[in-house]
Amino acid sequence: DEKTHARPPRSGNGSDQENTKKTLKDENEALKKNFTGEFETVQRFIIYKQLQWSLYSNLLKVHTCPKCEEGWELHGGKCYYFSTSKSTWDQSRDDCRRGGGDLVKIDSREEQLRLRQKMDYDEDKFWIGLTDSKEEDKWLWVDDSPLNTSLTFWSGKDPDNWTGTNPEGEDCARMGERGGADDLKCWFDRSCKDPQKSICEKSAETGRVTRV
Ligand SMILES: [Ca+2]
Ligand SMILES: [Ca+2]
Ligand SMILES: [Ca+2]
Repeated sequence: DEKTHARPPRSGNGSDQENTKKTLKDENEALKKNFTGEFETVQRFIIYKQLQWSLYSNLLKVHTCPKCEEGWELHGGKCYYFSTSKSTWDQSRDDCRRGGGDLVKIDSREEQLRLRQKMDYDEDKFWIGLTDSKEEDKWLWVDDSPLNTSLTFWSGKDPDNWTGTNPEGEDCARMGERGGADDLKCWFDRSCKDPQKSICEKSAETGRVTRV
């Protein structure tokens, strides 16, 4: 039966073979071109993804970098506000708290050094968050933690609770007075009623990680 037999391939003449060869060659070229095109597309896609990732990680860095509100200075991951006007210790503390912080607590030698380096003039004297107003000679930070005796920077004979200006003595701590104090030892106890400039401290905002 003719139909059950597959047809043998046509044995074409020479010109047919040439044509087939040419067609195959063309198809091969087309495929090659196509593949190169696709390869370039993939390459471009990878580069695009890489750029997108670096942009994303840079934005992430910006968003997670600690920062401070205007007027506050960033030092060691904390924000500090150096007031320019003078107030009593209590008033200064209220002002700091209204701004979301408190009078500065000096937790390390580095922090003392950083603050000290901000003081260039003799008039750079600031209230810090340290007081013995609850009990004489028992110095407490504003968070009620006792002053660590191995981390104090009293100047000379202070604290002396001097009664010369205020008969109640001196119950608040001020830092500064570069002229009269060597190295880092620049804390003095003063009358809390004295108007002084002050340093507020609060944590830096690290911001939220947002999807780009
Ligand atoms: Ca601190
Ligand atoms: Ca005192
Ligand atoms: Ca004193």
